[in-house]
Amino acid sequence: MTQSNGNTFSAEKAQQFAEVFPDALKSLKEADPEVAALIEDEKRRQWSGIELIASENFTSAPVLEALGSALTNKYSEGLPGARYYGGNEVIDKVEVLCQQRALAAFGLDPAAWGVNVQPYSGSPANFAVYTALLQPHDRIMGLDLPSGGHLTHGYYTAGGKKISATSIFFESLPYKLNVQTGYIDYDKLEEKATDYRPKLIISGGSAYPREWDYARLRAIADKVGALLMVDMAHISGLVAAGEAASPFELADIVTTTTHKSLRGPRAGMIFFRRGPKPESALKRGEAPGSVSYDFEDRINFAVFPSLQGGPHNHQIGALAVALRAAASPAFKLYARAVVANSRALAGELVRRGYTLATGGTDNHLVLWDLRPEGLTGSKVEAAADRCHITLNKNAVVGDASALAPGGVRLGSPAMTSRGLGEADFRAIAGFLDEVVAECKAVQAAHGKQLAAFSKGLDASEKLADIRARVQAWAATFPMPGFDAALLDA
Ligand code: DSN
Repeated sequence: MTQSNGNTFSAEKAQQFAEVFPDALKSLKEADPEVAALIEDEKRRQWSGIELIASENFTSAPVLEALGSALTNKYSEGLPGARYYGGNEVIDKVEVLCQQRALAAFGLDPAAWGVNVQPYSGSPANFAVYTALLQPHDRIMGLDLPSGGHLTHGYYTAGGKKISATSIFFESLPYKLNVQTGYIDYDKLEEKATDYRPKLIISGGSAYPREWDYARLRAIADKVGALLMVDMAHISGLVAAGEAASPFELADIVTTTTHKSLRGPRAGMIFFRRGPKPESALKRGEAPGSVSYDFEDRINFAVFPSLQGGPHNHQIGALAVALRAAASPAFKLYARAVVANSRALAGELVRRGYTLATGGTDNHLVLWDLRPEGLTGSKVEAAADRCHITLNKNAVVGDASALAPGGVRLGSPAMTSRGLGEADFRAIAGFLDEVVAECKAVQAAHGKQLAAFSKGLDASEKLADIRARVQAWAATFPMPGFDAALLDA
C-alpha cells in the first residue's frame, strides 16, 4: 500500500490497519453517510435562505479547514512553553501565532495588553474573568437580559429565581434601558452603582443596537471602585475594523466570542491589561510606574486549571486564520458594509412604517418592535421560518413578559458575508414586510391562540410563495465556506 506522501507499507501492515481502523482514511460520505447527509442538508439550508440571526456568520473555507484539522488530536493543558504534556512544539507555535494575531487585529501593544485564546466560547470566557478577579458572592452589574444583555452578565427572574450561574455564584444587580428612549439609562446605572458598590461593571449585550458610552461607564466604575469589563462579542468584528468605538481605550478586561461579526470559528478570547498602570488608574498614594496590573496570571489560571481542561487547538488554529483575515483591508470593507447594510435594512423598515427600538441602529443589528402591529416576536419568527428567513424573537423595551417578547432581532453580518449590499438589504425588508402582512392576516383569520395560528401559517399559500421567491433569490448570492454547486442533488 502506498500513501500519497510516498510512504509504502507492507501488505500485512496495510491489512492490519484496515482491520483495526477501517474508517481512518475514508471520506465522511463513505464512512458515515447519515451524518454526511445531514451536513449537506444544513449547508443547503444555510445557502438557500436569508440568514438574519445577529450573532451568526458564515466563516471561510480556510477557517473550516483548520477547524477540521489534526490540531484537534493534541492535548496541551498549560500555556505555550509551559505545558502539562509533551509533544507541543507545534501547538505552541499555533497558540503564540494566534495570540500575536489577536493583539494585532485590535491594534494592541503587547506591552500593555495580553490575551488568552483558550476559552472554548464566550460564556466560559466570561466566567473565567469572574473566577479570576472576584471572590464568590462579590457584586456584579451587567445589562439586564430583557434589556438586551447576556445571561452570563447575571440574570434572575422577577420572582428571584437565579437563572445564570453568574447570579448563583456572585451577586448580580442589573442595569436597564430607559423605557422612553430604548437607550441605556446611564444616570440610573450610576445611581444604582453608587448604592450597590459592585466590584465589576460589565458592558456589552446581545440585542443592543447602539454604541456604548465607554467613557461614562469608566467614570462610573472609577467612582464606585469597580473594574470595567467589556464583552464585545457581538461587535468584535466592527471593533477590529474601526467601525465601532474601541473598548480597549477604557476597559480593564475585554472578552469576546469569535464567530459573530469577527467571522471566525466558534471560540472565545479574553484580553487583559498588563504592565504598569497609567496615572489615571492609580489609587491615592500610588506613585506613577510603581504599580502594575495583576490580571494576567489570575486570568490564565482561571481558564486553566480552574475551569477548563485541554485547549481546543483546532479552534485556536482556525481562530489564528480568522484573525489574519480580520486585519486585512478587505475585512474593513466588510465591516463597513455590515453597518451600512444594517442601516439600510432599518431605514427601509422605518420607511414602510414600522417601529424600531431606538428608531434605528449604529451597528450590525436592528431590534424591531412588533407590538404596534399587534404581533409577538414568536409569531413573526414562526412565519419567517416558514419562508426560510431566519431571525429570532427578542424582548423590546417595555415588554411586560419575557415569555412573549414583543420584537425580533435582525442582523446583517451573515448575509453581508455573502456579498449583499444596501439595495439587497432593502429587498430583505420587502420580504419581511410581506411576512408581517401575512402574519397579521393569518392572525385575523385564525385568532391569536398559538395552535390555531400555527395551522393557519402552515396552510398559507402566501407564505409558501414567499419561501419559493426567497430561496430562488438567496441562491443567486455566493456562499462562503463551501461550493453550493457541489451539494448533492
Ligand atoms: N447566543 C448569542 C446571541 O444570539 O446573541 C449570545 O451568546
